[in-house]
Amino acid sequence: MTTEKCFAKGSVAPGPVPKDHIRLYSMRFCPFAQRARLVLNAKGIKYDTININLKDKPDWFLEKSPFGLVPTLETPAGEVVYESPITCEYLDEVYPEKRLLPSNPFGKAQQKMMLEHFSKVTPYFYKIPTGRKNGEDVSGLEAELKEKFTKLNELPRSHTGAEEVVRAHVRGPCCQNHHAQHGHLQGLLQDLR
Ligand SMILES: N[C@@H](CCC(=O)N[C@@H](CS)C(=O)NCC(=O)O)C(=O)O
Repeated sequence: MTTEKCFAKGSVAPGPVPKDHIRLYSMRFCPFAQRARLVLNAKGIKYDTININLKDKPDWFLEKSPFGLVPTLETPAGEVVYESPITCEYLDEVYPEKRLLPSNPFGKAQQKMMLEHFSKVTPYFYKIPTGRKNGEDVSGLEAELKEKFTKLNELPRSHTGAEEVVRAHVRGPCCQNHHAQHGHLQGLLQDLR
């Protein structure tokens, strides 16, 4: 089941996860859920998506996922996995075809460091549009974002596997939504597309 429908408080919980699927509890424009989606899609894993109304969460979702955050994964056996880096690593291990993470510890550490670098960028996709909307001067924030992108681009080529994921992030619905609404990140993101 993949539906645009958003499950809110008072909704009936979706049925069990089909045997050959995994379930992603998500929100369409969540950059963290997008990480899990990128891995699911890259590996060709069959999954269904349940979108959660994060402003009015169903009790059954809070019972499954104690932080009440998306992404959260659920298996047909009822196992629940949350926190985006943990969901990505879990998927990579459980579905070993087309491994995304290197098997050697240093390579794995490099990819995780790249993710930490990118995590410093994500909040700006919200801070800048929100500041603009409130009539604030966001030039300082834009300069900070540009500096963080420059650092990302300067990372050693050994991080390239993860760089592809960063590019996919930028092309994804989260960032694209902000382009569509606010346009102004366009120039800053140009280099990474
Ligand atoms: N550290 C978490 C962050 C996930 C997160 O903050 N997701 C947001 C949506 S983009 C959320 O679920 N917010 C609901 C809330 O804060 O109650 C991860 O990496 O998965």
